[in-house]
Amino acid sequence: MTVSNPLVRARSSHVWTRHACMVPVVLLILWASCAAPARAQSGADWPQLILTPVVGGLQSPVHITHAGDGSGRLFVVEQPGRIRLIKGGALLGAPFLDIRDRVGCCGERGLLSVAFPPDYESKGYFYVNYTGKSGDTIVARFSVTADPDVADPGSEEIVLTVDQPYANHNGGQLAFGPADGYLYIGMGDGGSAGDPQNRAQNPAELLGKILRIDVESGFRPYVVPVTNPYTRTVGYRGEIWALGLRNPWRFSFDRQTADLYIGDVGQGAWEEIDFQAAASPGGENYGWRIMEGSHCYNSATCDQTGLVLPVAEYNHSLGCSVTGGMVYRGQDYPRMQGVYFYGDYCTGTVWGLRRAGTAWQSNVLLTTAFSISTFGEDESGNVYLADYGGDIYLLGDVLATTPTPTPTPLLTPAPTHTPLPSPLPGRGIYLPIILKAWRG
Ligand SMILES: [Ca+2]
Ligand SMILES: [Ca+2]
Repeated sequence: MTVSNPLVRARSSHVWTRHACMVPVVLLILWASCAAPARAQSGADWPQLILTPVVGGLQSPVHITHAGDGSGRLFVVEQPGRIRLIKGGALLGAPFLDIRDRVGCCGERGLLSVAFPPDYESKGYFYVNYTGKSGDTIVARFSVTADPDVADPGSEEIVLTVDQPYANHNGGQLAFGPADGYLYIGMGDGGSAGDPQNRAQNPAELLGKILRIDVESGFRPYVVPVTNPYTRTVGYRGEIWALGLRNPWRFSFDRQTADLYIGDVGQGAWEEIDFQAAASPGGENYGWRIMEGSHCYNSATCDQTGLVLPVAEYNHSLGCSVTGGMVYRGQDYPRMQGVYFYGDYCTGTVWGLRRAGTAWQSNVLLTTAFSISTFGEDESGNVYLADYGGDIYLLGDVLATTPTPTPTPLLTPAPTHTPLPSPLPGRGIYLPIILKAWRG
C-alpha cells in the first residue's frame, strides 16, 4: 500500500532524540538549467536547526496558526475535531472550539485546518475545513463568543461542501491570501490511488485543485472573484485557482512576498513542492496525474505542455509523504530569514528551500524521529512544527539574534562597523555587535 498522506500511517515509535544533520550537498535543484550558481542570493549559510519544545499533550495535532489579532495566541487543530489554544506559552485546558460531534475522523479525515480572515479582531468569526460524518469536505464559518478564548459550536454556517468519492486525499488546507484577502482551499483528487477518474485534470471538478473564493464580500455563502482565472471559460468551475494537484495537504503564503508554496503529496515515488509567485494571475496546472513530481506518471512519455513542474522534489528513499511548510519571517534567526521549511511525515526529515537567482536550493537541515504532520507560524513569524504524537516545537537556529543590549559604557557607542578585535576578547560581550554587523 502506498502511503499517500501525512495521516495515513500510524505514528512511528516516538524516540526523543534528534540531531542536526547538515548535509553540504544541495540535494535538489530544479530549474537549475536556467540558472547559474547554486548559491543563495544572500550568500548566507544555511541555518543549523534546533527544535525547542513548546507544549505537549495534544491529540493528533494537524494544523498550527494564529488569528492575527495581536493576542499572541497559537491555535492548534486536533484532528478529531477540536481547536486548542496556546496562550502565554501554555496549552489551555478548555478548547477554543469543539465540533467532534460532526467531524468524521480519522485516517486522512478529520478537522484539518482553521483560518482567520483579515481583521478577525473586529469580525469575530473564522473558517474551518473538516470532513463530515459522511466523508465529504465541509468548509464552514464559526463565531467566537463574548469570551475570546471560546468559540460557539452552534454558530456554524456552511460555506462549501464538496462530495468525496474516497476516504483519502481530502486536502484540507485553508488560508487567506495576504495580498487579496480571498480564501484559498486545498482540495485533493478525491482519493483511491492514481486518480482513477482523472479528477485533478478535470476542470468541471473541484477535486484536485486549489480553490479561491471570496467569503468576505457580504454575500453568503461566497462569491467567485471576477479575477479568478476561469470565470469566463466554458467547462471550468469558477472557483478554480490552480489545477493538477494530488493532495495539497499543506500550502502556505510567504507573509512578506505573498508567494504561494504548495506541498503536494506524491503517489508512490515523488514528493514535491510547487511554487506560485505572488504576481501570478492563477490557472497553473501542477501536472497530476500526468506527472508525479517532474516525472511522467504511468508512462515513459507524456505531454507536459502547459504544466508547471515543482521547484523541489525528493523520492521515496528520503520519505513518503511531504508536509508543506512555511517561510520564516521572524526576527530572531537571521539565517532562517526567507527560507521555506518543509518536512516529511514518514522520515521526520526537515528541509530548507530558498531561491538562488532563478534557481532553487533545497537542503536537508535536520532529521527527527517525529511524524511531522504540519508546520505553522505565529503572529511574529516564528515557525513551528507538530509531531502527530501530540507535541509542538519551535524551529530555531543555533545562531540567534541577541536582543539589543542595554547601553553600557562598554558598548556605547556601538562600534557596528569597527573591525573586530582578534583574537576576540570577551567574546560574550562582543557577540551582539558581531551579529548586528552581520545583519546590516
Ligand atoms: Ca477523499
Ligand atoms: Ca505536480
